Amino acid sequence: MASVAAVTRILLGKNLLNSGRVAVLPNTGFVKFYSAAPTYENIKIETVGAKKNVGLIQLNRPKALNALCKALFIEVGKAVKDYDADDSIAAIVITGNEKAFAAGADIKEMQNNSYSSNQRNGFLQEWEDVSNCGKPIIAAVNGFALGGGCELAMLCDIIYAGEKAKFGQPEINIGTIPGAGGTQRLPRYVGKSKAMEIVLTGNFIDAQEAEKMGLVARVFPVEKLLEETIKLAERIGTHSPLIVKMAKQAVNQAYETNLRAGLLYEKSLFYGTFATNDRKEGMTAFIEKRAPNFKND
Ligand code: DAK
Repeated sequence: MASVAAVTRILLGKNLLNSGRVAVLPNTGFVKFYSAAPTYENIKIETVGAKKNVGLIQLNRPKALNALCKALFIEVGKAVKDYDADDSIAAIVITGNEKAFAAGADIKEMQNNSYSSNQRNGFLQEWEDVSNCGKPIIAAVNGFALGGGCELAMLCDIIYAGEKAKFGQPEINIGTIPGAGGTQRLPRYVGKSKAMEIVLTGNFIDAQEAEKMGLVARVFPVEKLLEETIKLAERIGTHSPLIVKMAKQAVNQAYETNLRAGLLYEKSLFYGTFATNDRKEGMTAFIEKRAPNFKND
C-alpha cells in the first residue's frame, strides 16, 4: 500500500489535490474522488451559514436584470433539486442583486414564441422543479421582482425584501397576462381587490406596501437583507428537517383546498409526527430540559 505522503506527492504533481475533487484518506493513502460540482452560467450557488447548511442560489444575469431565460431556469431547477436531495442542506435561499431579483421571463427570448411552440415545448416548465421542492425556500428580494420574478418569489415559502424592492405583474403592458401564478397566488397573498389592481394596471408596489399587504414577511435595509435571510434559514435549520417538511406541506395545503379538508390534512400530518423519532426526541428533550438532537427520522 502506498503511503499517504507518496500519494499526496503524486496528486500535487498532477495539480489534482487543490481541485477540491480529490482527497487522500488519512492512514490508508486511499484516494477519494468527488463528483464534479455542476458549473452554472446564469446562477451562482454556494453553501452558507455557520454550519454550511443553507443552499444559496444567486440569479446572475445582471445585464438583463436577471431576466429568467430558459437556460437560467433549467439551472435554478437543477440547483433546487440538488439541494433538496442533499441531507446536509436545511433550507434554500434564492436571491438576485441590488438592482434586480428578476425582471421577469426573458421578453427577448419569448418574443417569437407561438401558442403551439409553448404547448409543444412546455414553456418554462422547469418551474415545477422549484415548486416540487420539499425543503423551505426563502426569497431575498432586492430591487425589481416583476412578472415571473414576482411569481418566483411567491413560489418560495417566505419572502424577505430589501427596503428598495419593487414588486409587480407588468405583463399587461406587453400584451399578455401572468403565467406562473400571478393571477392565482397573488390574490391568495393580498386579496382580490389589491391583486386585480396590480395585475390590471401593471403598476409596481414598493417593499413597505408589499409588507403591509402580506406579500412580504419582513423588510430590511438593502445591505442587511441577505444576512437576515440566511439567519432565518439557519433558524429553520435548527429543527427536525422531517418535521419542517411536514409543516411546509401542511401550510401549503391551506392554498390547495377548503378549510374542512385542510384541517383534516393537518390533523393526519400532526398524528403522523407521532410516528417519528424526532417528535419523541423533541418532547423528551423538553421534559429533560435539554436541547433536542434531531436525526431527521
Ligand atoms: N426580459 C429581457 N430583458 C430584460 C427584461 C426582461 N424581462 N427586463 C429588463 N431587460 C433588459 C433590458 O432590455 C435592458 O437590456 P439592454 O437594452 O441593456 O440590452 C436591460 O435589461 C436593462 O433594462 P432597462 O434599460 O429597461 O432598465 P430600467 O432600469 O430602465 O428599467 C425595468 C427596469 C425592470 C422597469 C424594465 O427593464 C422593465 O420594465 N422590464 C420588463 C419587465 C416585465 O415586463 N416583466 C414581465 C415579463 S413577462 C411561465 C413562467 C414565467 C412567466 C410566464 C409563464 N410559465 C411557467 C408558464 C413570466 C412572464 C413574464 O415575466
